Amino acid sequence: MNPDRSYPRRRLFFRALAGAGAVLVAGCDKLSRTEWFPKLLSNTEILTREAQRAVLPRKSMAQEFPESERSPEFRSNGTRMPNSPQYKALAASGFAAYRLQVGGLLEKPATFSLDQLRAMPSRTQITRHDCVEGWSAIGKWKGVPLTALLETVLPTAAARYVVFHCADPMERDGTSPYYESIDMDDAYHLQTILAYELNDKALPIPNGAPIRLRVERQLGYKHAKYVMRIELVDSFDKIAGGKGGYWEDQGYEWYAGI
Ligand SMILES: Nc1nc2c(c(=O)[nH]1)N[C@H]1C(S)=C(S)[C@@H](COP(=O)(O)O)O[C@H]1N2
Ligand SMILES: [Mo]
Repeated sequence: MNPDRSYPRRRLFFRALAGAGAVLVAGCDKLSRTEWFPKLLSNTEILTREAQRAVLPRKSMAQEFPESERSPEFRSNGTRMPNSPQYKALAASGFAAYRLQVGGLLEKPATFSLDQLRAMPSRTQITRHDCVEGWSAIGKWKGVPLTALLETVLPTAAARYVVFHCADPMERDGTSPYYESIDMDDAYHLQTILAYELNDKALPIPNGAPIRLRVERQLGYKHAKYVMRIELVDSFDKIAGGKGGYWEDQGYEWYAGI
């Protein structure tokens, strides 16, 4: 399947569904008092996953801001330079040899160079990043919508989560890398992008070069930096500590909604 051809058509389809969903949601209060509302809900269960998502509140968008509200500087947090020979070699060559690997429960495993990612559809968004440590910053991000990438690799029906494996070995034991995961609702959300630019410049190393996740309705630690490999899974039980993320393995919430 040629992604360039299928992408706009499916996007229109999603948009039509989202419109129908908005009407349903707007009518919820009234509908829930009628007898046929439960029947309506069970009918939606036989529709596609996309249609279900459209009627759920999690379809909502995170706030976007005008240029004038951008923070003068976007600070970095956590790892600022991954301490691995492989990453250092990649960085030294300006990430020319970088290949994003995408595998797991999908029909067409693939790798993508930075040029290939930049040639795909893009989205730019100015959003606020909130870290649990008590700071926020507004930045402008440009990247590939995760939807566009997934439409070229074709997740199977069994895929329930997208796992992001990062380049930085963490202090805990010096070997286990940072990782994160999101569900398919967030994976197909319009504002979920693999960002390669921050504030109109190539993504700086402290902020996750060459690629970092933006998943705008969740807290900062979900936004995996230094993404090397993406894996579609039906469970994260067997990955690292089994809780779906580096901080989750240490007790943080998996769904960190803002
Ligand atoms: N690979 C990786 N991703 C990461 C982290 C990290 O240490 N390593 N820190 C997380 C946390 S807690 C925050 S707040 C953001 C910080 O992003 P920034 O450095 O661009 O501000 O990245 C998140 N993603
Ligand atoms: Mo954070």
